[in-house]
Amino acid sequence: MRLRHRLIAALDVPDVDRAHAIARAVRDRTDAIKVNWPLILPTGSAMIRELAVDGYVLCDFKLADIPNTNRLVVEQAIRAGASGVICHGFAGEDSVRACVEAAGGADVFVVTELSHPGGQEYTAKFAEDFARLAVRARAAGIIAPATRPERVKALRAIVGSKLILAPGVGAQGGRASDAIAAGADAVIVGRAIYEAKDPATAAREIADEIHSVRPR
Ligand code: OMP
Repeated sequence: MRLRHRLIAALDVPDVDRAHAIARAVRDRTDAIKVNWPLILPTGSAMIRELAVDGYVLCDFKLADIPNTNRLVVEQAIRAGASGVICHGFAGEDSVRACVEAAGGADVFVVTELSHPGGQEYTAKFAEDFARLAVRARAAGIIAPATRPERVKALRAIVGSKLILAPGVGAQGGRASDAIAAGADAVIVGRAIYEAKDPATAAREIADEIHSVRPR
């Protein structure tokens, strides 16, 4: 993943036309478009294929299955045009390794500690283990909570130069500049962009905020 803006748009928009319009509007302010079930269930893998024409598509399927099933899903995502996938660490090292192998040269990101309050109930207790697992399995990086920048900082100490993508900015209360200052390489932003009256302006403002703490 090439990071110029340090911003990834989460396109959790179930309407195909609106999703395309927002993707077009924010493409030149973002490094990737992240897709998840709200968009892929109604549109299918065709949506991945269409979005991939214009750049990096990150498939956030939060894979947490046995290795064989993870492998089969990652193969389909990559075949459709994804450049990266997100998996969970809690399914175990063999399941994460299956994702990395099936991805070939594409990126795999491992969720460490989920950004919402419930993420502290269980995932936080094992976040450091998941980060170490990501390093061992040669994942491209991890997902860490922008809502808790101090956790981003702690996880950075474990993953070294691996990428850290941080969701939880805006609607969940995190600030992009705080996450980047704590050591995230990029933030993932959904509602603060796609629910904005003008998504392009919203994306530009977040990118500007990021560059105020980490110039290009
Ligand atoms: P907003 O809260 O609307 O900005 O969306 C955040 C996006 O990041 C959604 O697509 C979530 O599924 C995703 N996400 C989190 O919010 N928290 C996490 O801990 C992990 C993810 C993720 O893996 O992308």
